[in-house]
Amino acid sequence: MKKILVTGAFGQIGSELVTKLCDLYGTENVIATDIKEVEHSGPFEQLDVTDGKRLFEIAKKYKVDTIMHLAALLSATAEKMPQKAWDINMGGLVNALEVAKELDLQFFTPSSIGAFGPATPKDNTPQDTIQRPTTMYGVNKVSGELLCDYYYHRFGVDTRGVRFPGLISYVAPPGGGTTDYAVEIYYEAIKNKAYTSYIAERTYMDMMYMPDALEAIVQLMEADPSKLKHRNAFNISAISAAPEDFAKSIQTYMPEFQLDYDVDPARQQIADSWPNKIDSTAATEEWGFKATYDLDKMTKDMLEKIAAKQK
Ligand code: AKB
Repeated sequence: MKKILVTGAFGQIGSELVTKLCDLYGTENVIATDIKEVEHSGPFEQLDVTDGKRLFEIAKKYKVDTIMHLAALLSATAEKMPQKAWDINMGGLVNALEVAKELDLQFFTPSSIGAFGPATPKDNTPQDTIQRPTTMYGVNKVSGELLCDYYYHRFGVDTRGVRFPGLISYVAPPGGGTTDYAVEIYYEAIKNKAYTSYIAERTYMDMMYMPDALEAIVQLMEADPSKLKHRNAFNISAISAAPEDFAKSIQTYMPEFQLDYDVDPARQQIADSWPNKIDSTAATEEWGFKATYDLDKMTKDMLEKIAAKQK
């Protein structure tokens, strides 16, 4: 039986991952930690991930065997405060890896499509390719990928990870990302039947519905290690879409929906530096990754779930 410590447990991914892990492994076996104090039915500890000593103490206290390190600043926020992003994204990661090394824990942390940059091939972006990102978030993500590989090769820590695309969910909102528009568009569709996109027309980025993202984490962590040629930073994607594709998909269920644009240059610049569509073949071959939601199936579910929430 697993015993898992999750950092950033009440962020966009953590909020749903904790529920899934509790269902799979039992509530008492999932230790949620977050910088904010939140009502939670299972074990919870308040934690700032830049405090490595406290992270170590919590991991030891609960005798965990796995860390899922999610606490991080997203791309747009990181660009506004690069120094703080370095401290949290890199400081937190090194602390979590050190704890995994000292206590011999399995380790998961997500990288992102943000680990790519303008020199990366934009279409069918290969698993192993040029990575020269031009954002602080991207610099953090590439460094994180390398650091996780380093802890595996140098110290034998069982590190695993994926490069997440923009994640879409109706449970917890993302905060400070470049792909957040793809969540906002659904909320605004239900509320106002209209959305003004801060990302320009024809800007393609990879996206994925949260249930597929959560399943990918569990599948990778349970994968047979002898099958993993890569360990960290597996490309995974389900959907490559631009704002007008989301609008078209929403219009199939809500014909009156209107999309217009008011482009935010800062976030547009980040989006322009990222791929259009990454290639997930390595993840499929090495541990069976397969997304189950395409754009229309996701749109249907998002609209239904948000409408039900707002009743
Ligand atoms: C962001 O937009 O910063 C994140 C990501 C793709 O890593 N959603």
